[in-house]
Amino acid sequence: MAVPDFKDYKPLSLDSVAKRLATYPGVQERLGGKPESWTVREVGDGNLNFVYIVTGPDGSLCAKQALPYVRLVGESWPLPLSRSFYEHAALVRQDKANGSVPEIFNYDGPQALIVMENLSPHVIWRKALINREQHDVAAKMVGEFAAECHFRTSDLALSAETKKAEIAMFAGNTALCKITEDLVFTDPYYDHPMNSWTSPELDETVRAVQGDPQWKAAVQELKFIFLTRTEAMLHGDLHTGSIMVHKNEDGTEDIRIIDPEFAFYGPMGFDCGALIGNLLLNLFAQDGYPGRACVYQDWLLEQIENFCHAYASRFSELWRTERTGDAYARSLFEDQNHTDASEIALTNFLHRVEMDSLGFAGAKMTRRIIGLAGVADLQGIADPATRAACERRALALARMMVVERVELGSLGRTLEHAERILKDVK
Ligand code: SR1
Ligand code: MG
Repeated sequence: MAVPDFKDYKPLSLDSVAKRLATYPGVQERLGGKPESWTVREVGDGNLNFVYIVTGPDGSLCAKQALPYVRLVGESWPLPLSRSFYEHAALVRQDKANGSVPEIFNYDGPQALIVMENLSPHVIWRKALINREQHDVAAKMVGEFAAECHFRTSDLALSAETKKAEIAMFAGNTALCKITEDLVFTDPYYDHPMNSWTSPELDETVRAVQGDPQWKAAVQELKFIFLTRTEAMLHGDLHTGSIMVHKNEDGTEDIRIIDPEFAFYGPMGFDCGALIGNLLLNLFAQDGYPGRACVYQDWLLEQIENFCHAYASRFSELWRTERTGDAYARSLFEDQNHTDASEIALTNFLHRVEMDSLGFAGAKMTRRIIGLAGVADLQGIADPATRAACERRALALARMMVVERVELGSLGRTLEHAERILKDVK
């Protein structure tokens, strides 16, 4: 598969969506009625694209089209349409590796358009977390999703030849990687014009972050890992806004992972860190909202543990049962009756992913407080002084996670510090 030619690309509008979609196989049958009778809503609340929900008498679907620029900023920030190609390629691989992604109905490469299942009545997990709703299996499901996608696209499962071809396939998603390289690892650490924070309340803290030599050095170490370690195909933007949740009437939950346009080959800990960091941001933001936060905060701490536990245990199962790749070959371990050595290697492997995850989580938290594109969890706190207080606490933990991650040594110890920071202010 190669990146399509976009010479005939036409951005959709509310008026043109139905007519265009009607030309794709299966769409008319799925929605029923005539295209003129379909309703079309634009629902995209992400930073990059337009997303339409199209509803007919018999059903609905979701159409996501990339724009040649960043939606959040406008036409002054061009962004290649090829991100839709990488998103589709990632969705196909994630579906094969795990399955908890929306079903794809049509992919129109030259129009940078993916027509997929409308996840309804699902909500974005970030919104549910802000509203203190509990979806008890989401963290576990996302942990398993990440473990399965990482393991099955890595050298642990693939031959070196196939894995190198996969790296080559995603290597062109450079513009999206560059967004992360700049917005996560670079811009927040100096006076960049696109930075944005709660000012003036947080000004002094931001000056302290930007003037902290250890913080700067440690973040560049993480950036180097991000740039160079092609361990597995990552989702690339696995925050709580990329997860949709729904609780059925019988209490079971349907959890789906969406929006992998930032997919590339990178370090496994980057995805894990994205989720941990965003759950921690929600944890610290909770004190900014009315009502007692502590019961929900306890639940959130449990979810972070659940995510990491699910990741490690699913990864371990796959290590023991699906290790067919060229790395840590069974021929050298189990086939030599060296299962003990295989278990040591697994423990070391997971420990390194855990340490990377802590660092990346801290970097992700910092960028959402100081850089472009903040999160609704914190931005929804109306009083700037209260918001800044929550942000200061989040940054205190973020610094530990970035600078002292090896000394911290585990997620458990990190969460103890999070609890201490929360208690110090109560
Ligand atoms: C300009 S894009 C800003 C952010 O939105 C996405 O969700 C990514 O996290 C990106 O860094
Ligand atoms: Mg997104």
